[in-house]
Amino acid sequence: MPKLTVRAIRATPVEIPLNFVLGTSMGAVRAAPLLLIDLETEEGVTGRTYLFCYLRAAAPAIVSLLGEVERVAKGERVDPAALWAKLARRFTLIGVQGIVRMAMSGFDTACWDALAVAAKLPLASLLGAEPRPIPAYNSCGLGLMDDMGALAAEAEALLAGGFRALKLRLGYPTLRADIAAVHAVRQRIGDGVALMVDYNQALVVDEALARGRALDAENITWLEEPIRHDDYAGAALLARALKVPIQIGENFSLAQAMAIAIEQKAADYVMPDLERIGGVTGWRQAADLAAVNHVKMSSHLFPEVSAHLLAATPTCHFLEYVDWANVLVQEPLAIVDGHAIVTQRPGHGMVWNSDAVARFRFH
Ligand code: SMN
Ligand code: MG
Repeated sequence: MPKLTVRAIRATPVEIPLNFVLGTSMGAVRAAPLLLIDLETEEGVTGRTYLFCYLRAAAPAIVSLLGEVERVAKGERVDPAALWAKLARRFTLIGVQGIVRMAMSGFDTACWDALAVAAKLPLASLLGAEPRPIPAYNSCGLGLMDDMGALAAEAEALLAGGFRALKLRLGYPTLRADIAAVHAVRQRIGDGVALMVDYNQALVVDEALARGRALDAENITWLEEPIRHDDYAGAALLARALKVPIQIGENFSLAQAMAIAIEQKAADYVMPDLERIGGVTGWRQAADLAAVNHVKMSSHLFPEVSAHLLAATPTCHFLEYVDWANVLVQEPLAIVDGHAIVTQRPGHGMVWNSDAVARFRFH
């Protein structure tokens, strides 16, 4: 590993209006508040990443926590595992959870990017893999909508770029309405396109059983977060009873949560989220767990970094593609024939477009 020394962390909040409104069962996402992180090293190499803050109000709080991360890490060698351990000790009393964990994950990811940039290697290669095309599904849009014609039209628009897989949000007031949305989309995209569905935790177990049984007949690739994310017993019951594979993972808190979920057979597939699983360091632990347990692993958001991580994940399944960061970077993640292209550029490949950052910045 190259020798680098932590000098400073810069954090810049930006808000990106979404090209496709994401209507989830838990509210509509119209804009993505992102926090751009630049890790400066004494050696002049910069490591980057971004966090998704969910709420604008979370951004200044995470900036403040990154200030604490900087105080702890300043002057230290960029050694992600050692820094994670040091920060985890520092934050034990408040808890490595919520926005503390997000700040640590963002810092960890920026550290890994800096190491790959210094080594002049793509992040995938630094992790021992070869850059390769990763199967992706288009997860922009297909939120809950009143007009099934508009939903079908959006599904068709999202196939541009050669996507062969899409994700539809469900959790309409009734089972009938859920199935009507599935039919509207399926009719328009045809049988050759994979369709995932995501409830964002909307249902109780009995209702999830009823809707899952109806979805069993609909050629669905996976049924995501039908119930409370942390009800592993309920999820295990659904995974046993239903044919459609159960997918969870965007809410796993560090790899420890994923280990418990797998142990309890709470999911057929897993999809950790970079900022909740513990950055690249946490992702690698999760990928090892998925591999020894033969569980297919996908990513949640952060497609630019996740593409590299999935290239190094033995049970790589699908990349979740969103276009949120495209306007912010000099070279957006390319999609060819429905696959994310992991390039040979050093690091994960994101470099900020300073005009765009100035335009979308808040605070
Ligand atoms: C999702 C929900 C909220 C914000 C972004 C993404 C969703 C997903 O659960 O899996 O894409
Ligand atoms: Mg989801």
